[in-house]
Amino acid sequence: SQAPLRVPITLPNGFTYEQPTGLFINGEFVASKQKKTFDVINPSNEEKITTVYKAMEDDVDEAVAAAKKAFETKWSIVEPEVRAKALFNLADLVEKHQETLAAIESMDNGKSLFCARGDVALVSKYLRSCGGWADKIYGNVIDTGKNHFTYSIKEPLGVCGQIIPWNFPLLMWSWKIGPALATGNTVVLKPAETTPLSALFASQLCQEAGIPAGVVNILPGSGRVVGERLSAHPDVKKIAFTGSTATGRHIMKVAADTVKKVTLELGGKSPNIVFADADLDKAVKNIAFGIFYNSGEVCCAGSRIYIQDTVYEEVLQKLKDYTESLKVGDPFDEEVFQGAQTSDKQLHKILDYVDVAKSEGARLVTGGARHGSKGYFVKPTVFADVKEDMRIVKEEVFGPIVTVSKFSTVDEVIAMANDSQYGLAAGIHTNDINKAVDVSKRVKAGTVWINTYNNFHQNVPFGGFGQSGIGREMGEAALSNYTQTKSVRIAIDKPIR
Ligand code: TXE
Repeated sequence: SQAPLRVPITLPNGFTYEQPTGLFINGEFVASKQKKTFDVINPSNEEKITTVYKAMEDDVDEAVAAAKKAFETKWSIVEPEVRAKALFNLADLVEKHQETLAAIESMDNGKSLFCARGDVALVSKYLRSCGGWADKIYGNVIDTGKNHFTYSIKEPLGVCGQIIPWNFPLLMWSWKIGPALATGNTVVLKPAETTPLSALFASQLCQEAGIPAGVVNILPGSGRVVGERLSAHPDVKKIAFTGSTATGRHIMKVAADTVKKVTLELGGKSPNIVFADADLDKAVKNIAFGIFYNSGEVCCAGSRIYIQDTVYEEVLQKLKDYTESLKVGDPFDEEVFQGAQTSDKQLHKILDYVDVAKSEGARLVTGGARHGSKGYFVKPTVFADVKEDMRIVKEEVFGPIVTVSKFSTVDEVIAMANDSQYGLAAGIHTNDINKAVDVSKRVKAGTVWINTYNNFHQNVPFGGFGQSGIGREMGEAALSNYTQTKSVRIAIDKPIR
């Protein structure tokens, strides 16, 4: 018996909606050819939410063919203003359904409704911003002398394969499809295994927005099958990936055979520095927000805190008190700041790191255990007095665990901050503008936050130095990931002068 393609779901807040559960190919929800399915689990109560169809290689091939046809016959040849209008409409529709989308995200990922609402707000802002770019993609006129007229144009790439993780399922959907669609590409996107629901729900809004069938295709499925096939497929011209550094490295290798354009947004171990001259109460809120926001499942989480020696114990005490005041639990409780980790696998990875930190001799200040016994909750955790070569300082945990180290001089903290294979973000807390500018120049990171943290804007590029990735998302920078330059030279036989 075949699983349904749509199911009514009652959200934990009592609201009922219809969840598409098929693969979204060529504008329709369909069963996978081999009729394979997988279960989606609610991480807050470990119960099954629903069953979703699971794409396999043959489904990827069909979706890529649909995307190729839509690219050639529709999306790459429409007037740019048509693409702009469709993205504006999509942004409006996301806004219209924002409460449903936020609730789906909380239920599926485990994040607090507070976090999910922030995600959805940025999704509509970003899609609108992409709509604004759609009719402003310019090349150049290049002066090459009087015997030629020379110009360059920016052309789309074609079918883009997009592979996204589970920490910001809907936000990553928008960061991927927004710039691809604005520049005239079509996409086949694979959500993470554990969190396919919001992308499926939001993608059904494409038709109403005026995005033709085949322009956006969504294939829930495994990385090893769908992700591999997308990365290797000869008709896929570009891979955009967000996820672990190990998987990103592997995707680059697979994509090399067909010389795909590759952009990667990978892991991090970002430093968050508190100087003695900072407003310490504000700094404590920022460093706590920097690590515990979204249950610590943030690629740019400020997971290494550095506190200047003269205020070390004072800030540590404030951080302990503030951390213990954060409410953890049911994501649908309006007062909850930190919800569940997204999966059983992540829960155990995080708890294993607690053991690692303890065995390495780090001082447990607060937390360090599971919260409750049902659902994948972890107490916000602070380890102090760490040594820079400990695994807990070097490796990405991707959970609500932070390390705290002491420093005395600017040079010393710069050396500590930059001693990492990663380079996604950095935070600086100081009231000295000269120090802020100096340190922001010397720290190796794609984003530097001064007296704030995890502070995103749709027009500000985001991405990594070092092994944190290749390319930038959001802002004008994101567009260049999805266009290629064509240079045109016209020989002029009889120059007028
Ligand atoms: O990541 P993967 P996982 C980090 C974080 C986390 C760890 C493991 O530290 O604890 O990675 O998480 C798809 N070809 N980040 O195992 O494997 C997969 O299906 C193509 C940081 O979940 O990177 C999913 O859609 N695709 C991060 C996506 O890759 C493949 C966010 C991410 O999964 C694939 C997530 C393959 N062979 C995890 N194998 C961030 N930077 O935000 C898997 N995938």
